[in-house]
Amino acid sequence: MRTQVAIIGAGPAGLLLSHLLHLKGIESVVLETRSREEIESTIRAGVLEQGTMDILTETGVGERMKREGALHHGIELAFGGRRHRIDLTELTGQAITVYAQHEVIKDLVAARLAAQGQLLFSVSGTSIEGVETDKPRVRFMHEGEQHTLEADFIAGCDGFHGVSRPAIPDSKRQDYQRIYPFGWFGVLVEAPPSSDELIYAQHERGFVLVSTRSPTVQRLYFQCDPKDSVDNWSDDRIWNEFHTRLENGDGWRLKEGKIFQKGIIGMRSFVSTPMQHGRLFLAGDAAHIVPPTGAKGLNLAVGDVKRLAQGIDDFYRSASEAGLASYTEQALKRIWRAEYFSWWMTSMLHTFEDASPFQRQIQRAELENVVNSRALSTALAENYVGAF
Ligand code: RFL
Ligand code: PHB
Repeated sequence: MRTQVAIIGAGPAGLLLSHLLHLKGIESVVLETRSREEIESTIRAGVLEQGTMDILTETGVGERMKREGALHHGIELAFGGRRHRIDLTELTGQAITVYAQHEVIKDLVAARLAAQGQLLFSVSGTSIEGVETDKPRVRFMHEGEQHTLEADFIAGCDGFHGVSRPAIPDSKRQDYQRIYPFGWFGVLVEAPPSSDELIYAQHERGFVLVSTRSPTVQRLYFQCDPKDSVDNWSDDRIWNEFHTRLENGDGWRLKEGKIFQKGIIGMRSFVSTPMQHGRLFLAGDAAHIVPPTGAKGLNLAVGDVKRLAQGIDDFYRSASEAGLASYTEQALKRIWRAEYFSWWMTSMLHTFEDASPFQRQIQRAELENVVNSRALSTALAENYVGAF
């Protein structure tokens, strides 16, 4: 088998890259370990920045997002028994859309298949060879047979646990990492949204996020011990925790409903550099992870592949390797800003068990500063909508 760009991973990064390359007349093959059903039903991100909405719309895969996604013009920060609105649109002129990641995946898969794109699901044993030559290869098993896919480039879009990042020798890589001492307990609930906008709530018992998925489904998270098990949490215990952390006697009440999905996720900040080794390029979670508090992961993946597609297009169109050579440096500018913002939101809103009384007061003062200063509210809003 031969193609121009071998793409490992059919997450948002891999599928969007394949779609962008196709629009530029460049062939690719996408290899994915999971089945189509699995990738189209895994619950993950929900917030799309304006730039992400724009690229999906401009490239013809944004129609359903426009119809079914919910445009949000603000978010709320809750602490000390009060809620404070950050007016994203007034402060930045931009907005965000709440539209589930797996819906983006469905739209991209449909677009690739409609264009006879090659997506191979349920592959196994993926390995990468020859990235230091101009004939890199991916070996993999598909439907019981061993295959070798030869390409001009390999795009490693296989997430944090994939094979692409480890294919860059340790001696050539530098990793930066912070693991947080807490996780998020996430639930999906059959109930209409409790709030028109997302609520990021700080409470001494821990952080809570109130998000939505659709007019009939709420997405809620609360800070938990990352080693806890969902089996320890009955629905009653979950609702008690949410009510205690969110309600303050002003009459507003979180809407309950049937909890139909529960899960615990760990939280880390991570960046691996460089994002290129020979003909192998990393994009999305394969190269970097942010804690979900800033809602940046999917949006960063989109930013990476937009840049990578442009670099690959320059290579074929004008034999210029300049775009590809500067991929890491250019991508990292945006990535580190998002790493900073995600770390900042996480630090400001979560309860750190080992924080001293002094640190707790400073954390509260920081929140007061953010909601009472137009300059700081604007900085938060600019970062949240991705206006940088
Ligand atoms: P993905 O989505 O992990 O996709 C990688 C794909 O590669 C496949 N794969 C392989 N395929 C072939 N061979 C191999 N050896 C392979 N190894 C792995 C995997 O099966 C998978 O299909 O990475 P990608 O494309 O870089 O996309 C990144 C985003 O998925 C991620 O950053 C976001 O989900 C993060 N995130 C959020 N991001 C936002 O922008 N806004 C949000 O509101 C938001 N909320 C979240 C989130 C992530 C969460 N979790 C579960 C970590 C909320 C949560 C709870
Ligand atoms: C979500 O809806 O899943 C979501 C929203 C905002 C975040 C993280 C997750 O910051």
